[in-house]
Amino acid sequence: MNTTTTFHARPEASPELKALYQRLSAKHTAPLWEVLGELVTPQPKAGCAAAMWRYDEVRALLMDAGALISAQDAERRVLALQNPSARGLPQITPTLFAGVQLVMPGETAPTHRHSASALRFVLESGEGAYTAVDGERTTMRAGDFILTPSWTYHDHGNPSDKPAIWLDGLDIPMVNLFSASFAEHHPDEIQPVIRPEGDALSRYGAALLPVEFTPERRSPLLSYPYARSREALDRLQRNGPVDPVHGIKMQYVNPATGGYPMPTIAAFLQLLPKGFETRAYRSTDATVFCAAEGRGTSRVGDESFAWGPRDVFVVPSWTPVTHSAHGEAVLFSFSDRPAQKSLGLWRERRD
Ligand code: GTQ
Ligand code: FE2
Repeated sequence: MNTTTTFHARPEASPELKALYQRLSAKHTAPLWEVLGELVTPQPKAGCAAAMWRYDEVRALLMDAGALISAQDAERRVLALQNPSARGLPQITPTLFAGVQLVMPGETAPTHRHSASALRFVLESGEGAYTAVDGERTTMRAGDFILTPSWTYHDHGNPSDKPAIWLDGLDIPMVNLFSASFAEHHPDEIQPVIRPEGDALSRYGAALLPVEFTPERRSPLLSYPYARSREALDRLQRNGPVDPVHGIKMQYVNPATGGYPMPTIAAFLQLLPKGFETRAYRSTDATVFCAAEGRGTSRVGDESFAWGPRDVFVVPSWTPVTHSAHGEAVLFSFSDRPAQKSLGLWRERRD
């Protein structure tokens, strides 16, 4: 038995054993020794395939959808990015949903809330497109990273004259694995605005928080504007060392705790200097990447993806990845790392 590929080899089944299996099945029982090798593996099974979605193709399809169904009728006009190995299930990895959402000029998407947490990474928007969370409207600008925490009311609107398009990331498959999904509509289709925009962001500039604030609470920051994040990456490139496996990689945090912005999803922004090629890296958290700027090529296991701005690709669990940037490039990414870490499961390897 080769222990690097199999933890348990299936024993030979005699005719008597096979007869027993019939009787077991009739009583809703099964012999573990027949499936143990697939169930308990020495290394993670990938669980999904490496894949890429070209933005120009997804955008064209989304625009076709835009001509046929309104954001209101669809509730959310989203093209789910279905992992090719998931056979029709709307999931990009076994634990994460990703989709590309369109709100056309003049449209609104109705107010609702759900157990699933969501993130947005803005791909295109005219001036004034917004997402509202708990009575605060956040303007969506290209490159912004925006949170919709679990069970917060949210609606979207686009009073501008250009389509608003963004990448959605949600923990829907995880929530459903736990059979813990709830969802409901707000009585108002468009929720009333009760807080000024960027309140938390401006307080963080002054390092002040409301007296009733406790850091166990969800992230007070709902929007992480691209301009600020990009500036931080530039500063680090000027001053700091470049990590051989990551380039210059930062994670978005809840500024009140320094922890993850959501309980289940981590998100990252990473700068690859011009011509930089990363060393191989793997981790147990399957990761969704979206190019924010520039062009490059990523090797994901045996696959190779040449990406440009707004293209999305996915790296399955424990699959070695290397990125090479043609010019200077910036990659946004997200994964279920906080969930794995809180369960004591997360591992990484710098090859
Ligand atoms: O924008 O509220 O892609 O509820 C999937 C479910 C987006 C949203 C998605 C959602 C939303
Ligand atoms: Fe939603």
